[in-house]
Amino acid sequence: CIIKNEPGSIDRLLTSVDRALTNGRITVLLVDPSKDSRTELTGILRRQRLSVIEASEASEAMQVLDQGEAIDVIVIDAESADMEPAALLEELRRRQGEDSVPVIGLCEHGDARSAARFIEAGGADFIRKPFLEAEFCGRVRHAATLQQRIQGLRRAAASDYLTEIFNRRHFFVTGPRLVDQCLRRGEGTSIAVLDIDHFKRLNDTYGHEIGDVVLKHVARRLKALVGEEHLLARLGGEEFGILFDGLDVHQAFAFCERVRVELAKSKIVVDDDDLTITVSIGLATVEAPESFENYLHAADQFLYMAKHAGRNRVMS
Ligand code: GH3
Ligand code: MG
Ligand code: MG
Ligand code: MG
Repeated sequence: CIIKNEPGSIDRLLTSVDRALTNGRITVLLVDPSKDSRTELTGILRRQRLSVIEASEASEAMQVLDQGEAIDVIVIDAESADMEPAALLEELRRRQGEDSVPVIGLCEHGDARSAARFIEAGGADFIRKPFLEAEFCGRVRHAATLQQRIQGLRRAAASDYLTEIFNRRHFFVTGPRLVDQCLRRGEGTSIAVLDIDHFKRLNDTYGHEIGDVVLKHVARRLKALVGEEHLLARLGGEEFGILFDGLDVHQAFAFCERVRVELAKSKIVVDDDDLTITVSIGLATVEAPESFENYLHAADQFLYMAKHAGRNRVMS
């Protein structure tokens, strides 16, 4: 491949190579009020192919996190930062809960006690200057890698292996919180349980593998229709749950109706065949605090009614 010598083309090539090397790698959020110190630390980290985002104040760091930047580890100057390290750690836990990004403290003058205090407050690691670059980067990389692995396990624990949407466990962990939030805002919410009609027949006719293809297709379509706003999960077998956030009864019903029609219209290409399926949906409204299981049970009963009324319909 020949690269034309356009002005700036080599630069562009280098930055894209650089990006490819750091992408999917480690991103460090560096919090330090001193510009000189930031420049020095950033240089060290970048030489080790770590991406760095700089912040001069804790509030700026919080903004970076709020913007949804994927940060794997925070490195903070524990002596000169504008926020007490313990307070920062506390604030992080308050905002991010179990998902808190690990924080590594740095100091120049502190004694062993400042390290102990930092670790006790929930810090991941503490490094005193002067340090060897290799040790510093090694510790940063170690904390970041551990965090990435934990996040990977979290994702795996929340997702359904076949369809790659959320699983039942995630639905039952997150669902009650979402319902609480809706009720506290003075809004009701609703839960839909969707079940593919005569799925056993489809399995028996085409085989289990084609059945799996259909499940993946339905999950993909559902995800596209439901989006990120509401909570969607595979509850088990050929059954899916949707928890609606911020829709009233009529809106939720209309939404389910649209989902039903879209799924019935959608063709599933299998070998030379175009398969179609229909679904039945039970929709229950939540107006007063009750157990999450009860909401689901109510939706299940409506689903049962939809099946008995002839399938391919929404009942609420
Ligand atoms: P209904 O319209 O009343 O819902 O009938 P149905 O046949 O869809 O319901 P039934 O509960 O009798 O059968 C569900 C079938 O779903 C039985 C089971 O073999 C199949 N199934 C459950 N999990 C999976 C899976 O992961 N893959 C495949 N291919 N089939 C599955
Ligand atoms: Mg079924
Ligand atoms: Mg059934
Ligand atoms: Mg079923």
